[in-house]
Amino acid sequence: MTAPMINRQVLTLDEFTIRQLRHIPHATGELSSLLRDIGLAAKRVNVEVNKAGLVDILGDAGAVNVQGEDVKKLDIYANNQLTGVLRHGISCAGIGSEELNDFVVFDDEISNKSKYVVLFDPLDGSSNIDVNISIGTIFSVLRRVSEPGMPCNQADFLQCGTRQAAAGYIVYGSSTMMVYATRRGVNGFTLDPSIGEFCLSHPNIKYPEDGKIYSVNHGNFFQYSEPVRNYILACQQKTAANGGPYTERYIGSMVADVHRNLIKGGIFMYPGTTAKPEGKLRLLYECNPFAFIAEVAGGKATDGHRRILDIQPTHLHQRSPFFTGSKHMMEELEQHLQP
Ligand code: AHM
Repeated sequence: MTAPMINRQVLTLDEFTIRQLRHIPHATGELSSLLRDIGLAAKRVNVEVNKAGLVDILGDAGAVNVQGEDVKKLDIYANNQLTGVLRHGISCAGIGSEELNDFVVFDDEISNKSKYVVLFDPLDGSSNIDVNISIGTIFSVLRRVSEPGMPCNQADFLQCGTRQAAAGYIVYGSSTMMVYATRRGVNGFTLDPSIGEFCLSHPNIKYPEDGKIYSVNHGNFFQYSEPVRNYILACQQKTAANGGPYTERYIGSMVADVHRNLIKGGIFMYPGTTAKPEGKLRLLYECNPFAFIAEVAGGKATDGHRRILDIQPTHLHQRSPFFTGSKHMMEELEQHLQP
């Protein structure tokens, strides 16, 4: 019997991040190490997400988070895993989490020397856990501005998205994937459960310049501004003659919605509504990381008027309207939204 062929072309996340170091003079490996820490937390979260229907980890934890939403037990688990790996790693001086009121300063000898702080939404789309729909983790890595050797502080967290050194997400779907961007590119890794490793499956991801998918919550249609409504109507009126017909796809789980559009081409929108002019999504945990990934991949991201990455945050949990996707679809949207 001949032994099965092993495909040595497939790089694991660890192998890939180490290889990337070779291209960067004077690299310390801190960012690579941080990304591998996040990959480890993701694997632990994945195990629990996969058995959510089986064990008593499913359901409300009986608490309400700082956004006033019910906290699921898995949210807490994911939050603790991410905080734990980053606290014990060598690259992170502190974290901000959608689940926590305030940022956390690690304040120990190694952490104070670290270059980065990390902001994350540990389990986005968690209202979908109960119904077995894809959910995700989103993270943003900022180069700190405070003095090295000292504990990090609020200024490190309240930086524009342009200051991100990396950003990414994990989608717990039909397979589990980690996608992350640095300025060098966007790469996707699929978890091979047989060896417990993220393996490079989607190298150098680029947003298709055109797409046919638009993703928006139609239930809010009459609460959107007139220009946004007009753009949605234009999407519905597309024909083969002008790039259509379009398809509407909205899971209600941002990581899954944006991941699909990144691969297939499309536009994702969470506009402000009359009830919530700033929309629902958080600038630091959701909009900034996806805007960074979009731009590195050749797509765009705005709040309807400004580039997301240029917005100066004023508080940790601030929200923003959010539009992101394929370049040409975003340009058509921008024409509708021009004052
Ligand atoms: P969550 O963190 O409470 O799950 O909320 C975030 C999610 C996003 O993943 C998704 O895009 C959005 O909420 C959907 O909101 P809506 O149901 O209002 O369309």
